[in-house]
Formats: sequence, structure tokens, C-alpha cells
Amino acid sequence: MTTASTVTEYLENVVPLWEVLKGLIPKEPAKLVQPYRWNGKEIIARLRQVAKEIQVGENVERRVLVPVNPGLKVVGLYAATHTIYVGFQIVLPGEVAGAHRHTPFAARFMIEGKGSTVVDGMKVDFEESDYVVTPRWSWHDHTNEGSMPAIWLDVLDIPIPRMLHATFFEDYPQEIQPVTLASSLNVRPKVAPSVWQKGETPAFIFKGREVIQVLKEMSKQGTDDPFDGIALTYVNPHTGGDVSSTLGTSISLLKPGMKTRAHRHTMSVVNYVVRGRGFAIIDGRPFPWDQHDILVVPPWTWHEYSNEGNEEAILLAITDAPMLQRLGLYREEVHPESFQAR
Ligand code: GTQ
Repeated sequence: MTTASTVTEYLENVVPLWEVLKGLIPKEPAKLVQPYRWNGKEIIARLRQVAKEIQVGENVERRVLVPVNPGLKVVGLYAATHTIYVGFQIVLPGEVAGAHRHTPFAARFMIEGKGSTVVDGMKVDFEESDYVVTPRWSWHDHTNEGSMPAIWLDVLDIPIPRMLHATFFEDYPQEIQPVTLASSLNVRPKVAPSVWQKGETPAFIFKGREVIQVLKEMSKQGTDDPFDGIALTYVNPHTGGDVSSTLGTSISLLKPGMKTRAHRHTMSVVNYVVRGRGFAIIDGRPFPWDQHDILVVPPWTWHEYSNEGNEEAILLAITDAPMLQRLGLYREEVHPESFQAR
């Protein structure tokens, strides 16, 4: 048999295509990412302990515990999926997480307490269930002026600039930035500070209270999506588009007893359970979930959700749909049996 080593024995760094084509272009996506669930309560409990032992400072840029997909360990990628990074961050009252900037895009969903982040001079205060978007390459530092620890979920597209060899990072010359922009500017959907820079919009925030209120109103009207329950997508108020060029975010409500239909898509999904408990079936495997848990749906993997509790369940969903759509690589498929199952 002819092997790569004989055909190209004397040619360094050359392969015969016919021996590698099936691996290069498989019939369906070859996936490293595994379906997985992390126990959020456990991670948060550990984070609280760690906060007593480890100070934020020069050697600890950010105090964050990072869910790592077991399938990505082999490639040394510390992220939940091949495109989406999430992390549980804690900032204690009076603490400062110093200013820096990086090409990965970031957003933060507050789990508990109150915090502030200054993004390119704009101070954004955020509290439980608020979602703050920090565009790429914008200076940001975090503080906690409250009396309780602030715990939030960081969402970054770290793997994407990494894959594209476009990762840059820079420390701000001082520990924190001066506040130069009124924070109220970023919550009005129709006006933006006239300082669009670097092709990115300023920071913006979604108030959890308002978003959850809309979900509840929709739930009364019965406008359910068969795959996502009652779902809302976060929209960049300055552009009307996705929250970033790579990652999108939506939030959905599942009524008690509600069960979604199975489907699959090329986007991967990281869910954060805002409240409630339920059950997911991902790739035929059962994944019970509870408040604060993180769930991963790998690309092109059948999945469905059900609410097993007596209360409404609310799930935040981070996806890489905006990137796949921009690249013309978004696909989805409904499971053939998912309609008969009802
Ligand atoms: O808060 O700036 O979870 O730079 C990872 C990298 C948080 C942050 C993370 C970061 C940050």
C-alpha cells in the first residue's frame, strides 16, 4: 500500500491529498467539543472560598473559575466550546480588577450582587441578571462599590481570535481608567455617544429586570418557539445587529412542564441557568440542570430541553451563530421524530 511516508518521503512537509482528504473534508463536522454540564453551585461555592485565599492583583489579573470542555483539553483550549469561553468571576467589595484591553469580545451576566465596569471611560453599573457588552479592544476595569461580593459570568470569544491568530492584549498604564462618559448614555436604545472608535460600538447594557418582564409578558401570550420556548435575542442597540460579530446571546423562558422539540445546528451553545431546573437530552444523553449550571450543546448535535420544575425556568444562551451566519456556514435541521413525539 502507498502511504504518505513513501509518496512524499523526500518532500518535507508535503502530503498526498488522497490519503488525507476524508479527514480534511469529512461528510459531517468532526467534533472535539463534548456535550457537558457543570454544576454552577459547586463552582460558585469554590469561588467564594478562593476569594478569601487569593487576592486580585499583579499575579491574579482576574479571579475567575473557567469551565473547560473535556474534549478541548487535548488541544489546550480552556473554553466551554471551540468558540465560546465562559468564566465565573468574583469581585469583593472594595476590590479593583485593573484595566486592560484585548481583541477578544467580552460580555458579563451578573449572577449575584452589584458591580461596575468602566469600558473606554464609560462607567456601567450592573446588578442581578443585567448583561453588559464590552466591545473588542476597549479598555475595561471592574470594581465593586457595594457591600456584597459581585459574582458574574464572563462571556468571551477567546477561541476565535486565537484560531485566527489575531489575539492581542495590553495592560492599561494605570490601575484604573478615568471615567469620562456618562453611564446613562449607554442604556438609551436610540442614542449613542458620538465616539464610535475602532469600528466597535460603545459598551451597552441590558437590564435583566426589563428583559425578564418581557419574557413573562410573552409567556402569557403563548408566543412559544418550538425549539427554544419563549425566546428573546439581545440586539446591539447602536446597530440593530448581533451583540458581537462572532457571538450572539438570547434568553428563553420555559414554562413548567414545557418540552422543546429536538433539532441540531452548526452553532454551538453555552447555556447558563438563570433560574429553574430541568432536563436536557443532548446527543441522546440525559443532562439534568439546575440554577447556575452551565450546559454545552456541541455543533451539529441533537438536543432538546424540558422544564421539570414547578416554576418558570430561564436559560441564557450564548451562541456562535453570528459568525457562522456571516461566513455562510449556518445550518440547522429538525429531528425527524421530534414532531411525532408530541
Ligand atoms: O474581566 O477582563 O473571564 O480579560 C477572562 C479574561 C475576564 C476580564 C475573563 C478577561 C476578563
